Amino acid sequence: MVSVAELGTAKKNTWCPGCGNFAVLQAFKSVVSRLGLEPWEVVVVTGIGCHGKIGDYLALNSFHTIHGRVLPLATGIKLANPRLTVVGFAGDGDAYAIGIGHLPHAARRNVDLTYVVHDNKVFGLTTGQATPTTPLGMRTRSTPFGTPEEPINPIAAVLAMGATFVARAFSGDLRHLEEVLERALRHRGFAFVDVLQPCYTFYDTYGYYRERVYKLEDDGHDPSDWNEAMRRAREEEVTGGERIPIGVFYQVDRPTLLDRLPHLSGVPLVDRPPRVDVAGLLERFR
Ligand SMILES: Cc1ncc(C[n+]2csc(CCOP(=O)(O)OP(=O)(O)O)c2C)c(N)n1
Ligand code: SF4
Ligand SMILES: [Mg+2]
Repeated sequence: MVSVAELGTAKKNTWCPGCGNFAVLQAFKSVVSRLGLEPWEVVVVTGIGCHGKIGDYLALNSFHTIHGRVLPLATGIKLANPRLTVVGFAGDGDAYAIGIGHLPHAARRNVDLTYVVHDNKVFGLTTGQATPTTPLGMRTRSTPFGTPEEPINPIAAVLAMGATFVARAFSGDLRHLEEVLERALRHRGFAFVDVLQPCYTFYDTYGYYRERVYKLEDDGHDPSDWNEAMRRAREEEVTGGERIPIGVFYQVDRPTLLDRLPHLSGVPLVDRPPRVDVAGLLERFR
């Protein structure tokens, strides 16, 4: 079993002190260790943004893809080698702006992977512009008079897309974040986790969330009830932001994409001839 310390790297961490990304990194390392996964059994796919640096800080296989394309990469990896545990990390800009076209398809296909969105409500790396989850009226670098656009509700949207696991966590509650991530990684199918991840530099929301979040599991929520999950997903809007549920909204068993592709069952694609040696190709990018 790999330890949390062994999952770290010597790379200099360039996240701002206080960034909510540290908690996501720490929680993920804990869960990989706790689940007894070996580093070579896990592949991480990251988008472009502050969140995307998470791959640099993990001593396991990672693919830093282009902006918004975490899901196609992660899907391809899982289909080619189903033995791998595949986890995608995206930003709210990455996942809900440029990359949103991929989300309904990953959800309805029920690709067996975990998709973690670092939802800090801003384009962090490019210094705090508005994203699709930025609250209405918020002044940002790109909206000096306040954003005139309604934010999307990722939990309600992904529930409507047919995802089999839909959850939200908060970077300010590390233990709970670990629990949610562990349940997501254990889920067989598309596991979606929206993490309320404060951007300490451009949108510090720690205090705001601390006063408002409550845990679904402490409130008698039944995660098998889709209608109730949708009602809870809208609770933040309905209460004017007073109550924000975190935890697992919905979970159900359904065949995965691979279950429905019989020609891909049996010998994984990576083990079928012709075997291609990519060592030379990789050498060119060193
Ligand atoms: C195709 C493309 N468009 C735009 C950019 C510029 N860009 C780099 S990071 C970023 C924003 C990232 O925001 P988000 O996904 O929310 O991640 P965060 O930095 O907040 O973690 C943008 C727009 C890019 N790299 N590639
Ligand atoms: S800009 Fe925001 S999201 Fe990016 S590292 Fe700094 S605090 Fe974190
Ligand atoms: Mg962001």
